[in-house]
Amino acid sequence: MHSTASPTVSTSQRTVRIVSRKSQLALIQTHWVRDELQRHFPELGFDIVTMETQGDKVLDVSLSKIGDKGLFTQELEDTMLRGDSDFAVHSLKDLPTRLPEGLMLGCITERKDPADALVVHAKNKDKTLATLPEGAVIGTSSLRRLAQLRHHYPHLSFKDIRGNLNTRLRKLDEGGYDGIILAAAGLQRMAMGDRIHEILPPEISLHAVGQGALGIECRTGDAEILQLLSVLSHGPTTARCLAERAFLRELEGGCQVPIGVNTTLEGDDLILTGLVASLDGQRVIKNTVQGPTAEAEALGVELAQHLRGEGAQAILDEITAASRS
Ligand code: DPM
Repeated sequence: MHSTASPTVSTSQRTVRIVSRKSQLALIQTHWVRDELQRHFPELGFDIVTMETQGDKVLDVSLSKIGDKGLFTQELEDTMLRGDSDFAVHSLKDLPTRLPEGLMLGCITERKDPADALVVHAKNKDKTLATLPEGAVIGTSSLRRLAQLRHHYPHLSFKDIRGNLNTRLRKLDEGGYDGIILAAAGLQRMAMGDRIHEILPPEISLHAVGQGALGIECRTGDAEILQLLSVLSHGPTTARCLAERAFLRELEGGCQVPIGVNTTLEGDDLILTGLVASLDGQRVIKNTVQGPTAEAEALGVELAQHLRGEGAQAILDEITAASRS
């Protein structure tokens, strides 16, 4: 590890310290960020510091029961706040919508396909979610995926699955599940896009807030780092994700709530669809707002208020109460 540069030293003399989780996907993402920055700033040095987070360690408990406050981010944030690292690379969907005092979302990178995907066991190659037999077992630990798929495919049954992507695929291949649902983007980043059997369209599964994009977190107002990160920022993705995050923040949803979204850009407008569903898939509250992309966050807040008026809050309160009991 290199020593901390004093604030007056220009970036041209320093080594920038990036902090990352250790999982294969996290490292692929962090290496991509490092390589891009190195290409833009050949005079700088970049070190990667890896850490385990609570979310990596606690694998035997359902995600939704652990709570969601910075499960995959807190340990990384602590190093930035101590001054031991300069920025953290996250899957944006794992980054809470409220960040600790002193830290900010410094940049959002270009989004890959944000859709969910079905991966099947070899014996089900000729099946789809619609044609899998009654009682076929689908692995997911996402309440969002669970609620939406129960709604559309009541003939299927669902089983928790944890662990990193490789672990999940192994559990599938060993026969524990007929299929599992994963983010298309994660599979593609790991060069396992060929395992995607079916992409779930937004009519079936609205994706998680921020899915498919990377979020880079840094110290608030760290001008040198923000200037570096600006070369990785993607305007259209940023507008879409800020709308999605404002929607989730307004609903006070964490990372483990049955809340899904979809965004598109049309001319100067942003179109945001959002959904809150009950865990049994019986109640689905869904609506769409459209307005100027420049007011992305206000659109997110507006949509949250619509859904709340239509009964979303009652569903979220039930889930919060159940997870505490
Ligand atoms: C969050 C969820 C999941 C991850 C919940 C959700 C999926 C958990 C599960 C917030 N984080 O999506 O409703 O399926 O049991 C995660 C993945 C990626 C980032 C893996 C995945 C890769 C995709 C990306 C886990 N975090 O969703 O299959 O970078 O957006």
